[in-house]
Amino acid sequence: MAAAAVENPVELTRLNSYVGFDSLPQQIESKLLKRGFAFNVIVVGQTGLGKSTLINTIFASHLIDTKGRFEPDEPIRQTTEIQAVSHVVQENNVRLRLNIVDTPGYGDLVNNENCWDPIVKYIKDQHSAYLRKELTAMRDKHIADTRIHACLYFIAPTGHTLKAIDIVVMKKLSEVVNVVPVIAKSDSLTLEEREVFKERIRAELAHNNIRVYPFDTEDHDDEERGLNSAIRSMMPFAVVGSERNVIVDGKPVRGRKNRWGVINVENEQHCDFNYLRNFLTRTHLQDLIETTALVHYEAFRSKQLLALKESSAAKAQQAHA
Ligand SMILES: Nc1nc2c(ncn2[C@@H]2O[C@H](COP(=O)(O)OP(=O)(O)OP(=O)(O)O)[C@@H](O)[C@H]2O)c(=O)[nH]1
Ligand SMILES: [Mg+2]
Repeated sequence: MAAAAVENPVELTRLNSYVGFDSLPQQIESKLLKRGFAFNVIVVGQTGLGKSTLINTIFASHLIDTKGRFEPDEPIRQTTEIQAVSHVVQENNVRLRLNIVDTPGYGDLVNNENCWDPIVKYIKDQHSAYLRKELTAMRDKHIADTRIHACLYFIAPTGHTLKAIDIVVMKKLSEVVNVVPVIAKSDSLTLEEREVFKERIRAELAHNNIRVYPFDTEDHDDEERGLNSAIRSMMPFAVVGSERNVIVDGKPVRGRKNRWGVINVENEQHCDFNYLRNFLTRTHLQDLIETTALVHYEAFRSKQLLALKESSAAKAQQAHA
């Protein structure tokens, strides 16, 4: 055997020596870190449920600088057009561009038919822009991703059942995006009422066959499935938003102060805001991005390409005739 090795020293070096491809994960990681990540969320729901306020609260909980907490420049007003708010948030050496798309609330018109159309169109437009970039001959090495990774759907804290409009809109949305339902302004419900309401909403979603996020796909392992089912059992997250800081234990936190006390938005005893934030920007960030690409975008892409193929086949047939 030794003789053979001497005869072919090049072969031996290639097999035994240290090549260094075990550093591949670090190389990919450092490349990804340099580029940073983009995470796009949209908020949807009836008017006045606190969508704009919650966006502000999410940013405030991420953007704590030396001067204290991030404060809005202007008070929050009724939203009249679809608009994106964007900030770069950083944790250790990971930079995340968090884009949250605010939408005007609906539900205050007599006829709310098709009120979801502009929102569904906005989501599809992002898919279509991505597809166009992907299909150009000189496509960019890295395509900027504006596809919506999560849709926070705001449910009114009635404590009863979902409204007919919620069922229709969530059904439409769940066909194009990852829908994460939340109970808005949950400070108006007692803890017991929240639990009963949550359970009822889960039953109604199941009854109406609405597939909300997270759902299991064949790519998920047992651990991920376990985590998903734990999340599903506490959904929808009962949230509270606030655009003001209140002082709790000498520190400014986002909260709501009333005559009987203070609700600290980031206290898990008070509401599920922390769970929602961790779910979105920590535990399920990568999966939300992946599911968007592999499930929602893929469905859009194959439908579009199929339509394209059919229309060019029809044109070719016409030319022949
Ligand atoms: N009690 C309570 N009030 C809230 C909460 N979040 C927001 N509000 C208040 O509700 C009102 C409406 O909040 P917005 O954030 O403008 O609601 P919106 O859903 O963006 O409304 P549109 O833009 O019309 O769709 C404001 O007065 C907020 O201070 C909450 O969690 N609890
Ligand atoms: Mg608003």
